[in-house]
Amino acid sequence: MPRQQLAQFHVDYLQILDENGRVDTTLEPPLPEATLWQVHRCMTLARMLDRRMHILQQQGRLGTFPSCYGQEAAGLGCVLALRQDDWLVPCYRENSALLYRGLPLHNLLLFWMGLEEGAYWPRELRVLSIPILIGSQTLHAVGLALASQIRGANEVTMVFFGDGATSEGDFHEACNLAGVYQAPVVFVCVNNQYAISVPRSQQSRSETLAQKAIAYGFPGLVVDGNDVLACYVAAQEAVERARLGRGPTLLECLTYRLGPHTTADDPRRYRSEQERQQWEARDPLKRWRIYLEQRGLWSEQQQAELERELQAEIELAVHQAEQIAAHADPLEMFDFVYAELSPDLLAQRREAAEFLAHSETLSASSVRR
Ligand SMILES: Cc1ncc(C[n+]2csc(CCOP(=O)(O)OP(=O)(O)O)c2C)c(N)n1
Repeated sequence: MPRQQLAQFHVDYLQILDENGRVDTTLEPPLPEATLWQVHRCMTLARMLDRRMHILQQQGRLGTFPSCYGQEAAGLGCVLALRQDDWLVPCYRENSALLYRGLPLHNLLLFWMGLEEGAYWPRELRVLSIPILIGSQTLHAVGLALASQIRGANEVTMVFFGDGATSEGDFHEACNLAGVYQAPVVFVCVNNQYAISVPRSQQSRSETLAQKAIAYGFPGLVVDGNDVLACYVAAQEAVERARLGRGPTLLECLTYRLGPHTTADDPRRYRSEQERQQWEARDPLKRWRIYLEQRGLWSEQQQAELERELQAEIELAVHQAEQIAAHADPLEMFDFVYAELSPDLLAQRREAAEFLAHSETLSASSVRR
């Protein structure tokens, strides 16, 4: 018997706005001008916030945090396709998307200050808190999507994770479950080319990460993750599929982390400056600015006004967060996960209490001096 081909697959790539700001007008979505400006505002805010957070971290006023620099388009472009009653499950580099969704800036700051207060975000936003365990949120997202399906609610869940997360068992279990039950979920892999120091080439032998979806019985698409328009169009298709009961989609958004993994990382130790510069030329903010300018929606003066306004917004949020932090008890981080703490967590709580008491004594004596 000759062998027969049982299945054949393909993976598409989508780009609409290229790195020089040229648009494929046959694919350009009809977004209202107010939305185009709002996208610009949120991406600019996310970038300015990154710089401010870096300074706060260096001054000891914020904990270690991951930079979003260079990745501002992917999350925001995809989230544009959601309705307010849909669910958003972010990873830790989706600041632009969270701000677009309406998350107050000081909530984000409180999270990275490591305070319990930072874990409570306005419920009506339908945004889950930031996960630190790589890939774990994909399972929560499928759970949310299945709950919507069971309740007969016409909601979609969108979940974000990195290229490194696709090597985690959680991701594969989530995809399998979502595929079997046709869960109304959109998986968005933000492929920024590195998982800390591990390059994409060592993460998986697969030609694309999007094609992993095919094994679980749903489509995967590669998108230019620095192109807001392409991310939006791809996400809109995926959200519609999910809403119509046709199941999940996996989007792989190709982008690059222009900054370090976190404030505790030095990327010069594992990647070349030349590579970074190549990606800097594809900066999502630069091309969005050119796009707006071509449409008569951007000028130097408007930009200067916007940056002044955003700077004031950031300073106010820093002030609000620090006021809340002044009355917060960092030990509360131990108090609301389990009814009774396990012996190892009890020991950690004691150690943290001693550390805090010690640092308070130190700062009191330095004030006296
Ligand atoms: C389960 C788990 N294993 C390891 C880590 C340590 N860790 C933190 S970030 C990271 C890399 C994640 O890479 P990727 O998923 O590509 O996301 P990126 O940070 O590049 O956005 C790792 C391994 C973790 N947080 N959780």
